[in-house]
Amino acid sequence: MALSRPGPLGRANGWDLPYETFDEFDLPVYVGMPAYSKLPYVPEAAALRDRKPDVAIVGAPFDDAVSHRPGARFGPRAIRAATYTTGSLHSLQLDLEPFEVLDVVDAGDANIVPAWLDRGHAMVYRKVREVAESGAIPIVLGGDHSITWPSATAIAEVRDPATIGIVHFDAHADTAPNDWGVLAGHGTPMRRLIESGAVQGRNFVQVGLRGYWPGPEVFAWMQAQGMRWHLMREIEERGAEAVIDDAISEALEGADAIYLSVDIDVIDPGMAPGTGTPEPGGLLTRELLRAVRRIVGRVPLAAMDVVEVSPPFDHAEVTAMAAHRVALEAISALAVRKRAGETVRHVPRGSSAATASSSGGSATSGGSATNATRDGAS
Ligand SMILES: [Mn+2]
Repeated sequence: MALSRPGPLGRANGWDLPYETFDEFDLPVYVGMPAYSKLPYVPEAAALRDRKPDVAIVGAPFDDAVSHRPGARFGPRAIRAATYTTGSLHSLQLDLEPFEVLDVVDAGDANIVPAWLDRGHAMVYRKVREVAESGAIPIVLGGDHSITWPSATAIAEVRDPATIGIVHFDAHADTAPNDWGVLAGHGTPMRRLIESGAVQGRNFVQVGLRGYWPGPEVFAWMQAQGMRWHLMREIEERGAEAVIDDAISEALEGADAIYLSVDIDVIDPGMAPGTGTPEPGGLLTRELLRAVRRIVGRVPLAAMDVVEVSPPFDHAEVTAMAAHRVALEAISALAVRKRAGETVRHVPRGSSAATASSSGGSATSGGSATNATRDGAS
């Protein structure tokens, strides 16, 4: 290093050299603010409405509804930071730079305090609704799975109830009538969503169920609702690719857009141990990431969540990193759609822009028409 002029203490230590400094976005992830992938932090509703981002990350740091191991309240912060690449990332799988195509922001967290289940759900509902009303696609970082009840309800209300379907990755069906008498436990959100009319059972598809819960009477209820599910056993027999293909076509039957709910415990606990109710025998991380790319590449996405990451039970951040990538793969798949000329943001029906480009799939406005595959199968 070239030595510079001596400082006041008489030593030429080089500390006055003209070093380059870097934007927040380009700094290493462990420096500065813990926004998701160091994206712009835009927590205020008015600022979101003005900026009109395509996608907004939302934290739901809430775990008052868990049935077993707690800790998912620490999930959002851990997921946000669980990456080592910053700046304009390059998706090798989809061959594009998602943050150059999409405007993605971090809208901050729901206003959660501990030990108050009802209030927590109310705050998640309000925060997700506020973000969705800006037109941005919310990606909600949980939190235990109970937050999907308020989160998907907010999306259903913004989009029109019963027009969204849900594709739900999980070891567990989460359709219990109650958890020890509690209607809002994390084993119940999918039941509440169907009972309330937010989502129709026939537009509800589950992937990855296994283990020893729930009992047969719950599956009888699910069948009566017209729900469809794909057990891990089916994936073992037919392969993830064929099952995901079926889930995609089922999800598109009758729904305008999809809410994707990913419980990280769908991954085998050997690859994602940091979760509250681990169930051996799950998906490979790579199978889940590919499934997310393919689903978001083919189905209009209304919102998604990634839940049940419990950092106190994690090892070497492996679970938080998987959850970070689940969100990032969805973002990259949305970027492929936008590059092809689609509107990714939600343009409410009846608005002047709605007829222009909100229907999803009208790739008329050019796009770069590269050889990007819509389903990201690569
Ligand atoms: Mn689960």
